[in-house]
Amino acid sequence: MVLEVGPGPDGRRTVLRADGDRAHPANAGRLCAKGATSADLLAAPGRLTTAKVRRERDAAPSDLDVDAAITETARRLRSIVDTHGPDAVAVYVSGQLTLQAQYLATKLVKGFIGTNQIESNSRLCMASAASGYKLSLGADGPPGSYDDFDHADVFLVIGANMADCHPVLFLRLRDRLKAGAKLIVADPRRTATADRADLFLQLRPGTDLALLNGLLHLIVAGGHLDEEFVAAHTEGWEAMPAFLAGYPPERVAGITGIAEADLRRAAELIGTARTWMSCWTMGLNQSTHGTWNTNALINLHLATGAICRPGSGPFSLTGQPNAMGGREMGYLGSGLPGQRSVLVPQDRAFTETVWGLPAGTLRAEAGKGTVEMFSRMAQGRIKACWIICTNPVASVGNRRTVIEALEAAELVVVQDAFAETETTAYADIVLPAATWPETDGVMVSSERTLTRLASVADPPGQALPDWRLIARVAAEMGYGEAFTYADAAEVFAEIQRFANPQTGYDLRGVSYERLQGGPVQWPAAPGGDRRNPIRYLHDDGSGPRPRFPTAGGRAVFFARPHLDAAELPDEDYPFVLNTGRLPHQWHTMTKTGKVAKLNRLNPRPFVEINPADAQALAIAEGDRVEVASRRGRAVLPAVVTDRVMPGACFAPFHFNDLFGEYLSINAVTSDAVDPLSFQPELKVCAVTLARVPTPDVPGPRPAPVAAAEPRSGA
Ligand SMILES: Nc1nc2c(c(=O)[nH]1)N[C@H]1C(S)=C(S)[C@@H](COP(=O)(O)OP(=O)(O)OC[C@H]3O[C@@H](n4cnc5c(=O)[nH]c(N)nc54)[C@H](O)[C@@H]3O)O[C@H]1N2
Ligand SMILES: Nc1nc2c(c(=O)[nH]1)N[C@H]1C(S)=C(S)[C@@H](COP(=O)(O)OP(=O)(O)OC[C@H]3O[C@@H](n4cnc5c(=O)[nH]c(N)nc54)[C@H](O)[C@@H]3O)O[C@H]1N2
Ligand SMILES: [Mo]
Repeated sequence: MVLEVGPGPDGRRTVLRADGDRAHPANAGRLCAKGATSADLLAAPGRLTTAKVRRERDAAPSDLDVDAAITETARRLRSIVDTHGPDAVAVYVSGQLTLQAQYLATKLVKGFIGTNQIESNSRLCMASAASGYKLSLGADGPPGSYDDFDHADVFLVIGANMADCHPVLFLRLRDRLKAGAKLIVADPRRTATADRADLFLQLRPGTDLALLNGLLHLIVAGGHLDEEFVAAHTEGWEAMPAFLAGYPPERVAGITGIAEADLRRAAELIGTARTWMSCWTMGLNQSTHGTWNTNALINLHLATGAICRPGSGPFSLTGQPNAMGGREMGYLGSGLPGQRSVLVPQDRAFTETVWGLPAGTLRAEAGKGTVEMFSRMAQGRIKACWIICTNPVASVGNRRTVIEALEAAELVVVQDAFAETETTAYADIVLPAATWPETDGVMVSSERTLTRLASVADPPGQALPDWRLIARVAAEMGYGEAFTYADAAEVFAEIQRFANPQTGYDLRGVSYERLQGGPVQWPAAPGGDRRNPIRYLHDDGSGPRPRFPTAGGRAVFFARPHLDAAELPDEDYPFVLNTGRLPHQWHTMTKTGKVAKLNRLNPRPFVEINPADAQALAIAEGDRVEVASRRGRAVLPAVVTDRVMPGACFAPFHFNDLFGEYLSINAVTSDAVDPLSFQPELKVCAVTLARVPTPDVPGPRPAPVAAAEPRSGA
């Protein structure tokens, strides 16, 4: 973005206007409505200008000087570690932090406190894509880049609503459709993305493995297997023919609900395409078999040789601005900085050397996910929690566990930019953070491109950049030698040392100075190009050929059988609830909920119900409907629409406690997790639907509540 900066009403440098940056390779100057209203957001009230402290759990919080709050946070964390050991502390971070902040949080928790209990909202987001990539290709991150959108002849968009959630990239995709490319969309809900599809596969929720295996069955039967590529660059194919025999189109149509003719057409489009790419997001990841979904999708690319060449490849779209950065900085699961792992002895040794730690310091076991972390806290095994740049009381599935955990913890520190969130309501100490235009730092996009944010605006009051708050708490905990940095550039220089030849994570050509002149995409060799769109290509003299960072240098086929979702509808809970996003709101609305222009576009919560079900349940448009699962309930106004199939319903997850009672859909959703990625299921949950009579006595009507006027805390 290009930001116009000037003095604001209170005299500090503030953002007056935000425009797209025509020179940036990610968007070529295009912005969505949320980006275009950045200045409105930054001028909105509700920012934290001091720290806050709550001396008793029932008391109202009072202001505290930020220096005193840092000291108190460090002292109390130190004392809990000294009394109960390192595993009594957990840190919960975010894909919306800069690389510097993600890196320092990982360094503090895994390196210095000495526990692997760091979790992040990425666990709710792309943990499955990361673990799927690692298994199939040997390392995380996409093999291709956004440039592929300009060269693909066929797109398979599966479990992603790009029109609403990646609107700028979707415009680029649509430019390619205008040039003749074809779009296949697989989604149980007829989304705005599906409206643009040449072929829409409206599958039953959670049946993607059957669909993907069925497509591969037909591609092979149609003679479109790229035998040369399979022989030269992959392993594991020998098990596939017998496995795929179990997925004939009749059976796949029965499981997925997709017509056989449509399955055949999709397989023909993919099988005969010169180039094709797939885009996926939460519809595949937020599943108890999310990792398998990624593997089955990559199988299609390997079988057709559609990978590591322009216009082709499996492309996991990341959600948050720096979600990819978190994966690279090692906060996820077994990670260590630079796509390393605590499970690999050489990686631990390398990291110990850079961090100046005695050999054998780093723990060799990995965290088991957000849900497990909050469960352990609710049981009293974790005593302190430091939450940075995420709002788990609103965003974690079956959130009751989170609330119980924060109530049980001895110390809850929340570091946020805004004073009132569903989670700050549970904090003992609140630390005030600067937002991205007020921070110097680096972020990495879905396609491995690093962009530097220069701090152009002044943070309000005493707010400080997240990396600075983390470094200062770490220093006061007694780790000053390892956490004293003059500036963000110095932290980045340390990150650069984590370049990793094993995975191609090459940052050697990405200095801070170079980033000042514009973005750089890794793998970036010293002195090389700024754009490096295709990864995994090696030239041994006979031209570039793919070599994957697996043990044998080959990508791996995995036979992943169809599995039912964790919770299917039954007599007691007969409907499937799907949750997701609206185009003009951002997650838990601490930002977009303050922008009038955006609230006019997506003003209120709702639940979509198919007309046939609405009729059977005597529900009319606008009626208040109770959505209830085995775990909890929400009450939302009905939208009657055939965008959802009979037996299914959809609710956005944006609206939470600050906007009214019984609005949180995560009071209802599941917390079952994928056993490989520990990512929770947020798309398939069994519920009942029932009309709630509107009380005729005037009273606190929970919905609809105008989004622009948040009510006070939870
Ligand atoms: N406007 C807006 N944009 C955003 C965000 C935001 O909050 N608001 N958040 C960002 C973030 S962090 C993320 S992770 C991305 C998420 O981007 P998306 O993943 O595109 O968004 P969602 O709405 O969560 O869900 C995607 C789709 O999955 C479908 N789905 C549900 N169940 C299934 C299934 O079983 N199979 C298949 N194939 N599909 C299924 C849903 O119907 C939905 O259309 O968006 C990013 N962009
Ligand atoms: N039911 C359901 N639940 C979901 C999902 C779903 O599809 N369905 N999607 C999941 C996914 S993919 C995601 S990514 C999560 C997102 O869930 P969250 O991460 O909880 O959502 P946000 O609202 O983005 O929370 C960011 C928090 O950071 C604060 N903040 C903003 N900028 C800064 C900053 O610079 N520094 C600091 N310290 N704080 C800042 C904001 O005020 C806000 O409180 O939700 C997940 N939950
Ligand atoms: Mo996300």
